[in-house]
Amino acid sequence: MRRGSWILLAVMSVVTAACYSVAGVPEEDVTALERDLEEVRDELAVVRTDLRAAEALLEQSGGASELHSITLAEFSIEGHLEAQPGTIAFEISNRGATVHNFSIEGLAQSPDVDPNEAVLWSAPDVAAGTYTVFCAIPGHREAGMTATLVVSADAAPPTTGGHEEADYQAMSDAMTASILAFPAATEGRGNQLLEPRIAADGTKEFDLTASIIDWEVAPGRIVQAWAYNGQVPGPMIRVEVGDRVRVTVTNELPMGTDVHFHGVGLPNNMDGVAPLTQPLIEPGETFTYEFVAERTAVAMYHAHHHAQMQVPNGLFGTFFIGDLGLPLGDTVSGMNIPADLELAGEIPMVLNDAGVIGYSLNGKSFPATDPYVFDVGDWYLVHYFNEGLQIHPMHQHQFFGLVVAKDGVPLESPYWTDTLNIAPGERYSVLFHVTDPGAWVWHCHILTHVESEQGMFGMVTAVIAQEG
Ligand SMILES: [Cu+2]
Repeated sequence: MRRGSWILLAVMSVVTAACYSVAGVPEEDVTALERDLEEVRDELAVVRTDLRAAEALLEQSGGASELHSITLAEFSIEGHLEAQPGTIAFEISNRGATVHNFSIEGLAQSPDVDPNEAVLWSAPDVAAGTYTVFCAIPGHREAGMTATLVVSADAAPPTTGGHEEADYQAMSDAMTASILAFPAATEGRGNQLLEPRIAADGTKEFDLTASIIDWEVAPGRIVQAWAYNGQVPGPMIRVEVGDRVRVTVTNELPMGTDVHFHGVGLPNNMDGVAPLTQPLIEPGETFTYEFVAERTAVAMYHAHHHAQMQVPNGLFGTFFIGDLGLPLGDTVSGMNIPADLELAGEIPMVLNDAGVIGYSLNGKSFPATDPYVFDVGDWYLVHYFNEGLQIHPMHQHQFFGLVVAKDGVPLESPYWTDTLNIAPGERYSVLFHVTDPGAWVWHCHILTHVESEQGMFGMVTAVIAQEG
């Protein structure tokens, strides 16, 4: 006997026992028993439904060859997306880093699938037709997790074992095409310097407005980003040590927000943590942050209220106080840093990996990331800011980088590295020397953050080094 039938038998005997015990007891007890009985009947109905679904799935997957393999990841749905009409059995694997699910529009939705997990799920009685399938986790459909399921009597069955034959040639072609698309133009650019208004007393005043905007993360991939002043990352703010700073935040979002200046020394009532240090800035309201910039900082500002959603969706920006001291004239591990070094570029690089923006550098996903063009012999300084939810080991090909500061504090002992792990909330400042000509890629070394079966994407850019 099947396990399901044993469960059914067990439930039946509970129901039978409940019926017998009614005879010869007071009326209120009978009422209570009737209520219990009703609950048991409801549970029984659920068990029967589950059993029917399980039996349908068993019938469908009796030959494993009829399981339709679906692979979910950030942000794609791939797999055998044609099926015969009727009950369709799916094996849904999540190869991404966050929870996903598989919905057939207007029909049915699978349970949520955790990263690196797989579930068996069936959609009953699917008629012939063309269906949109998508991930129903908020923001994921808009980020690209959508595909088309074709149900027809002519559909080819899935291949043996439920796994698609990999089309290696198509994978190679997709990778080549995606790399050759770099650099790709997109609408919108983040990190634009915000010039202050200077008040009569010398205070540097900045206005930030938070709202939801259309943001082109990659060519044609437009998401509903949560942004300051219509850009992701928000505008870059630079002040000097000793400056009095006033930042007026207007909330045009559909929910409350606040702003925390992460890495800046602040009075407690300016720390931006509603409701502890200030009231929440409700939609339509304004709040003014005011403080004196007391020490140099390589900092960032971001929402603190529902940061798990507001920040990855785009509410972050960079905030600099003063200039970072560099170890000019020093020799580190036998390599000399010229005393007269002049920076050919200073690059803020904000890392993100979640929300509607997803894997990105400065709000853009490869091939829409900015390339950086230098001459051989140049030095450039990058400030990494991790505003995402995961660690990212950033790797610059060919050039060693001298880590000169951690979280804006200059290191007593700078060190050379070609791969640097950056955890959420951390900032690292790294000085690079352009030693050789060519196009040198620069990327996160968690390989699924930069490549998928569709090619290169996400946290990749390049330094283009020209002969000086
Ligand atoms: Cu990464």
